[in-house]
Amino acid sequence: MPLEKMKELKLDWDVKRFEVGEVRGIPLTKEICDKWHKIWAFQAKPDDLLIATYAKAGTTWTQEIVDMIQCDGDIEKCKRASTYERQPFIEWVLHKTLPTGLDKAEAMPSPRTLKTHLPVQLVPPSFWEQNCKVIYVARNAKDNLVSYYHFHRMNQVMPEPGTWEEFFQKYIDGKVLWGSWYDHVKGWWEAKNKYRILYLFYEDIKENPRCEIQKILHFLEKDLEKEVLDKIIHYTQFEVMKDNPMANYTFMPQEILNHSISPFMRKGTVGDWKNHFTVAQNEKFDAEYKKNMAGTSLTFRMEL
Ligand code: PPS
Repeated sequence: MPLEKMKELKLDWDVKRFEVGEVRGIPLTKEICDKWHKIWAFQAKPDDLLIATYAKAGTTWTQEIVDMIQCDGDIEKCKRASTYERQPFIEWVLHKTLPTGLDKAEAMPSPRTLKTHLPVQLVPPSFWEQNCKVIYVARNAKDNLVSYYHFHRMNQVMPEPGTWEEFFQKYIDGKVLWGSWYDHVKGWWEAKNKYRILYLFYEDIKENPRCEIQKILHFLEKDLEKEVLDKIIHYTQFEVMKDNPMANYTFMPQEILNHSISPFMRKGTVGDWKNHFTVAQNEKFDAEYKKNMAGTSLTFRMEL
């Protein structure tokens, strides 16, 4: 049963914050760790498209853009189900009463579009064996941190974030779910030299959605009329997606996502970190950043 229907049933959700385990040194929920052998053995198909991101880097936004492209801009078709149902989140195990991401992916007819937050070394090897296309989206570390902090506050199954100061340190140390932001973005950056990966940046999509959506079109070998592209740009902008009940995560039970603490579609901007970082935190972050990003050609914009 789709999640949006489950919500209507008003079940008595036994909601607890996830405990954290590890797979090859990467913090993941205990539920993911318990199912790891199955996740690793997932059988990708050549026409699968994988949308990969570090959590809070613009996954949902990219999912909506891709679905709109695949539906030739048909907004009603895109509203056939929630983001969560349309593009299974392969490693995710939300609740014992619900099908897992793997269950959903396996039940889905091809061509499938799937979501993951896994660092590149943990992506099931069949994706590479089948030469699948992957769209990776990266967001600057500071805004990504702020978004992740608020998500931990509103998502009642994420590990307890602690105070802003505590979460800030955990993020720098890579002690958050899916591990270090640095290793994630750098790992995928390297991998793009080897596999069919389109590497995009949140900041670029924000600044020039037309140009970035055209890159996706090209990557997917699709061609759309200008009017259709205009429509996609319109429907995937933050203000419109925020009010789309099939994309704004209000389809989840509020025992899990409590939008009154902080909405899932929170701000959708570049540079909000300036409203959160103290001067001392910024200095500390910059020093860590310099150390961790030394030797990579990968660069980010922290403001537009
Ligand atoms: S998740 O839970 O990891 O899948 O979250 P994810 O979708 O990656 O990230 C959520 C952040 O993306 C913002 N968002 C958008 N920004 C700009 N435009 C659009 N259309 C859009 N849709 C979602 C969302 O608001 C979260 O960022 P913050 O900074 O918290 O607002």
